[in-house]
Amino acid sequence: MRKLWIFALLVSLVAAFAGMAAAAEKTLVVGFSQIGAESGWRTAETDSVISAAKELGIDLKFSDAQQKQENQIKAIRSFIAQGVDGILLAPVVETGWEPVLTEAQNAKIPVILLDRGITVNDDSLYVCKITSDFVFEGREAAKWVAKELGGKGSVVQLQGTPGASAATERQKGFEEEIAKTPDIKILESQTGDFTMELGKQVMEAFLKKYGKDINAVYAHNDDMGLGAIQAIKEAGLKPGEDIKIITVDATKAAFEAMVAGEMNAVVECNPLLGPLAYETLKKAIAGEKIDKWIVQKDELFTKDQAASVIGSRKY
Ligand code: GYE
Repeated sequence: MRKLWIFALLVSLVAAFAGMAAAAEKTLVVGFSQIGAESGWRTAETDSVISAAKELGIDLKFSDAQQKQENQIKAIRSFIAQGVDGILLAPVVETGWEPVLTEAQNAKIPVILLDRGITVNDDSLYVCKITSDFVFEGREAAKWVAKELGGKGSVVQLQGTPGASAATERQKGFEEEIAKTPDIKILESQTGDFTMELGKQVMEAFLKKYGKDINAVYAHNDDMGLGAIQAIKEAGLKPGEDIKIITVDATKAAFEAMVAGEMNAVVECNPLLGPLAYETLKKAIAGEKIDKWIVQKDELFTKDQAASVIGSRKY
């Protein structure tokens, strides 16, 4: 009788420990609603989020929205239905998120915004945003343009996706700062949707309209700047010399263009957000207090620095 009792106790102890260990190691299930694959930057971000999940043993449900907010909303609803532990959302545009984020909140699933911000009437609908300071990036670009053109000249602006915080704020920072140099004029601004193809097309149209009157191009991302380089070459002009080019992101491709002398400067924007995203999500799940905005620090690089810096770039 006594032996049986001891045996039962041992069995229940073993079961309890096993249960505790399983709970401690419970695989975190995370849904990531990604915007698409429009730029080199975004591919680097996707790689970072996927590879960090692998390293940390996280079960990642990945969904590519192909630039459509409605696809992101569908993906979030499906993550909620699957009962994920947390959601990472790279929001394509700033507005229209209240209904779906309320659903996530009601399901007690924390949502972290990655790389772009949103505007909602209730900030408690998301834990925090992990992004760069896009207004700062725009200001840095404007300061560089003003200096490079010696305080006088004409610029065209290639904007990112309409309604995206990365586009709206990069424009705001740039325009506010460039206004301090009244002899620099923005000839025209148009969206190239953060893609190389559209960046090239828009630049072709600008070149037809303004030709050599364009002294500089400010592109909201590298891909559009790289597209502009092609358009400038095809128009028989020298990118980097006849027309100066500054972009945002600082991917390897932009550094290569700087080394080749075809791009003049880049403002960095860090896409390697995977590890930080999971660390923050784990804290949120544990109920820790988290800053509403976790800002990534960025730097400006010029073409003179490119050759010595390119080897140490991680994306
Ligand atoms: O700069 C651009 C892109 O949201 C910060 O999106 C991101 C931007 C990035 O496609 O290349």
